[in-house]
Amino acid sequence: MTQTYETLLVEQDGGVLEVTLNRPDKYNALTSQLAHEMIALCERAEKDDSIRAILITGAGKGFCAGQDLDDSISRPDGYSVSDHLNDTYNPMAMAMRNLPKPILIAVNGACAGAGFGLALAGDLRFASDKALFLTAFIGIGLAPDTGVSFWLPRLVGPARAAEMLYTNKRIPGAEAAEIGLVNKVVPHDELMTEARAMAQKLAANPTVGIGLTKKALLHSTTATLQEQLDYEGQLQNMAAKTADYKEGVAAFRDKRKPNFQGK
Ligand code: LHQ
Repeated sequence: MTQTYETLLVEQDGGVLEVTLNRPDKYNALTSQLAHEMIALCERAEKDDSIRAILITGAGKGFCAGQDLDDSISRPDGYSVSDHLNDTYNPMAMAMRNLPKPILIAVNGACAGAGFGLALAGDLRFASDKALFLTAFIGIGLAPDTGVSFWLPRLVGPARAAEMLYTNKRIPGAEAAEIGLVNKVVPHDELMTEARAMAQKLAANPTVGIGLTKKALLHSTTATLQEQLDYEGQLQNMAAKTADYKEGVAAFRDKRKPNFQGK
């Protein structure tokens, strides 16, 4: 399926769809158009069986500086900031979290505001040693959005999250790895090599099983233990019906490497 994008560069390599946020002059700051293109990309990735993992990075020096502050969202008809969020970054963050395929974020530079929310909407994060994380909202007098107040305390704990949100503390890549904000920090020039290798590894794993795991992790954020146990059972029924489950068990018995097809 061919789709054209104006704010994203998109290339497929085997099972990996590599997506580059492409507004480098503005550190890839977000616009409504970029959010809608990301939503369309997630819809495409969900339907296309050949796509088994997504890798997202930023063009140029920045990863994503959040809302494009030159792009006015005010309109004469009373359109509010929450209307803007409900039309753009909220469905983008939900589309990424609900996509039943793994999303790896490769943070190459500054990652701020709603762009931080975009990074947190991914499943795994690698950071370059030149990456810089800042919530940015309080820097311009705003409260958090795009899911940052949901994911940040869960990743780094409530005290660190409060400090980052109240003071706009800047967290470099190495510290981001220490506090659990990212999975790994790598030298800047090696970021994409490492991220591509990880994305290919994810793409070679049982895609349906990963999608079900992603659902389980999201469900666990609001469930009781009993609810989670019940939900795990439902998901396991689905996982146990996949060809990749059969292949995984057969490969174990044959003492060989499994060849998962993502089905
Ligand atoms: C930018 C931006 C940017 C435009 C850098 N926009 N051009 C939701 C709903 C409604 C309203 C508002 O917000 C939201 C959610 C949010 O996302 S709020 C948070 C918005 N983002 C920010 O406040 C971050 C603003 N940017 C920064 O603090 C810095 O640029 C960072 C720390 C990201 C990077 O600093 P530096 O490495 O020193 O780079 P720089 O400041 O020189 O920026 C490079 C260029 O990118 C520069 O353009 P220029 O033409 O002067 O070279 C900036 O103007 C442009 N840029 N962020 N958000």
